[in-house]
Amino acid sequence: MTQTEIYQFIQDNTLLSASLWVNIALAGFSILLFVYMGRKVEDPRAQLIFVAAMMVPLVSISSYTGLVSGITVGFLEMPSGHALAGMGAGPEGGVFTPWGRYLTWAFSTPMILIALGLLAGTNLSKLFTAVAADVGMCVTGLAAAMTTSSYLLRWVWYGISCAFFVVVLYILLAEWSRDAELAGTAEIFDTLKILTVVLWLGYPIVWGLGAEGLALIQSPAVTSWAYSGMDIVAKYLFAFLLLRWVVDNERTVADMAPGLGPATRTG
Ligand code: RET
Repeated sequence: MTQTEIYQFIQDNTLLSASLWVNIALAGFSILLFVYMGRKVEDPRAQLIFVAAMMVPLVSISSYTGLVSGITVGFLEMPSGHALAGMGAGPEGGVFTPWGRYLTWAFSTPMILIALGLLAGTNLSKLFTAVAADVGMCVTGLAAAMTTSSYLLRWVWYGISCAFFVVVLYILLAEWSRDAELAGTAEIFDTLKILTVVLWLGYPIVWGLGAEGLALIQSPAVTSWAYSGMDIVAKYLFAFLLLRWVVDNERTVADMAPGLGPATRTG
């Protein structure tokens, strides 16, 4: 299929294209709002949290523009064993694969983790581990979506991606929760941690149930709305809550230990 045909397919499916345009609009609005909210922030750590959080809608607007343009979407023929196997590689039978989503998660989700880690008062070792595992999760998730040679290997990639995800969850739930208590940011960190963990768990579930996985949900529009809906909360609402707190509590952030601290035990 040509890019124009894919673009046309998305345009003709109002529900599908709305799921993408809504995010372009909200990301644009968030960028303007966050720039305005951060105009008086002076503490370097608070500024860094702002930059990281602001990158989230910036990556998102680029990601969604790629999807509506049809440049980061394909219709892939599934390997035998898959519920939709052997039905061709176009919209008549191939599986709608918005691979640009998975690719751009590798840029947006590390920003979320950097902002969260800085808020928790992480050291460099933990931040590096969380970001590296997160990028691993996204790239192997992309591999799962792109594998057309073997059904088994799609799920092997999925399993590898989940293993990386467990590392991210461990750092969020165990390490940074403890760090945030010591840093005096536990209250806001816990709210954002729960929001993040609950929503992030939704992504592998949607992937597993959607057309690319078990194909229990086959509509591209429904799957796309599921991701788009989670994105709205996990990205824009998340960043808004975080940045509003940082503006109101700049002193607390400024009083945290400088830098990323030595990579030593903290308790
Ligand atoms: C995949 C499939 C393979 C297994 C796992 C996944 C996890 C994805 C996650 C994505 C989070 C995305 C966010 C985007 C906002 O910008 C790749 C779906 C574990 C957790 C928060």
